[in-house]
Amino acid sequence: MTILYQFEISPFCDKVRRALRYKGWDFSVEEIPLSQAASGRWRSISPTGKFPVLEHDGKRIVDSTDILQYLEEIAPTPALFPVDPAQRAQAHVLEDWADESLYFYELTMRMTWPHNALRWIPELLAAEKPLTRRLLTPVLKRLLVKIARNQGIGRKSPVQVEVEVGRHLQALTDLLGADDWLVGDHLSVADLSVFAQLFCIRGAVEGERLVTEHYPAVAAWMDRVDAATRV
Ligand SMILES: N[C@@H](CCC(=O)N[C@@H](CS)C(=O)NCC(=O)O)C(=O)O
Repeated sequence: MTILYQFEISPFCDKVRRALRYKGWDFSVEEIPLSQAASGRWRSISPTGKFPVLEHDGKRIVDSTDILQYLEEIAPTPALFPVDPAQRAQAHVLEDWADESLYFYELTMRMTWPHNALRWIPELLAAEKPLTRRLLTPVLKRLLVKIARNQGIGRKSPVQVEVEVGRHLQALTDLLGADDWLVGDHLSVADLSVFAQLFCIRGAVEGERLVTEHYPAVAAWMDRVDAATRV
């Protein structure tokens, strides 16, 4: 039995769900109320208070990167990690770039720019009881702004953030060239990781506009990843 403990709208949880689907793995999902992630039962499931966590055959794996490596070990086909060492290294670097850099663009654009936050904060609190949701909304708004500011991207103007995201999208366009996938000739952990963050960046009005109006090759590649990993 496999259970994915998750927040539905987290890019890291999306990355894992798509990896599971790509490998044809049967799993169920347990949604964590954000307010309880760092306490009680959930704390024993994720000692860091972060999700996703995958439970499989009595083992619990925390962190999307470790989860994908675990999945590859027990279900090697279809492969998510290139065999060639240089390609494997490229996939690793792209995964880390997506998880550690792109993530803060999605967090800033989707969760702290007021018109986007209006849509997404309620989604983030969808598993909460109504009163908790009401009380938590302003607290969470402030917390997310603080996280984005502390990281640094949250201190930049929206115009500057859009310029930087545009640069990332151009780099992906150039990296793809005429290829179907970011690394090698199969979908890999690099495609899943970058896709998951960009999908969330597109949850921001400005991100969606940037991708669809200016980076058609990225949009077409995202359609390809989506088709290979959706239910
Ligand atoms: N490196 C982790 C990052 C996971 C992560 O940051 N998850 C966020 C949701 S997007 C989380 O659990 N936040 C709750 C918290 O920090 O308390 C991974 O790849 O799984």
